[in-house]
Amino acid sequence: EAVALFVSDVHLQPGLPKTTAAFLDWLQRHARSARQLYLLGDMFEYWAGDDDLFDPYHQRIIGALKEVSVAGTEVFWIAGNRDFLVGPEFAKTAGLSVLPEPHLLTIAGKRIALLHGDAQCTDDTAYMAFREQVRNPAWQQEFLAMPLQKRKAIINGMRSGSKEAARMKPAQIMDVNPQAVRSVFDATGADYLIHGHTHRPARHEAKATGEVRYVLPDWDCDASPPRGGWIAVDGAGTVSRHDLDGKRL
Ligand code: OKV
Ligand code: MN
Repeated sequence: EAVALFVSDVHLQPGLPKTTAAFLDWLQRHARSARQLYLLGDMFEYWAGDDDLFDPYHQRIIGALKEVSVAGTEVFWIAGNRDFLVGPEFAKTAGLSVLPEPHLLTIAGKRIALLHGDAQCTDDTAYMAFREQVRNPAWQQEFLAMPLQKRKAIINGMRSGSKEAARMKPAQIMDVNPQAVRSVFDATGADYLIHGHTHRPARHEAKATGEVRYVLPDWDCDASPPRGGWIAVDGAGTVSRHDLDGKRL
């Protein structure tokens, strides 16, 4: 059985009912029997602040996460570029711990570095500047001081604006930068790196060093064919990638 499970980029939102159901089902069927669950960012389409905790849709998700931790699975959260405003109220209510990235974890002597992945997309310089701005605590304090409805309107404005911008960007700059990945392996001494964000699920092995980078898929079960999946690490430190049906890739 899995010691640790990893998932990211589910982009939970009321407008994706099949994706929501698939994720809640996955929590019941798989996460509860693992020792640890790592949520590696962009679990929500967006998070506007912890005062949105009481939204009925959010209550459903938070309740399901809480059940996993009550069942005995330790749950950890690394912020993505859409849900970085998750704060201590969310963490407490959902029964999880927020981790800074990169987080280093050791299973059976294998060193595994965890992160969302957006910070390594350094070729997207416009995005990196935006990231620096919105990750600034002073900026966040000012943003969170605005009424919830206004914050949601601002975020929705960014979302409609960025759909245009993304189409103009070459595919290459939307991926991680090789030197940024190199820096993570060097700084952590990790054997494995697990991240999401790029929506390019893969297993990349550096033949020379044996280092392996695993990329999680994004989820969309309202699309056809449905997309999604996760990564598991067993007690021997063996990493496996799984599709939505649980089938090993
Ligand atoms: C998603 C990406 C735009 C890459 C903003 C708080 C803030 C959420 C948000 C706004 C942007 C997601 C939610 C989008 C991905 C981009 C540009 C590049 C590389 C806030 C919470 F800032 F207001 F506090 N966002 N959107 N990009 O338009 O869907 O992934 S998005
Ligand atoms: Mn992301």
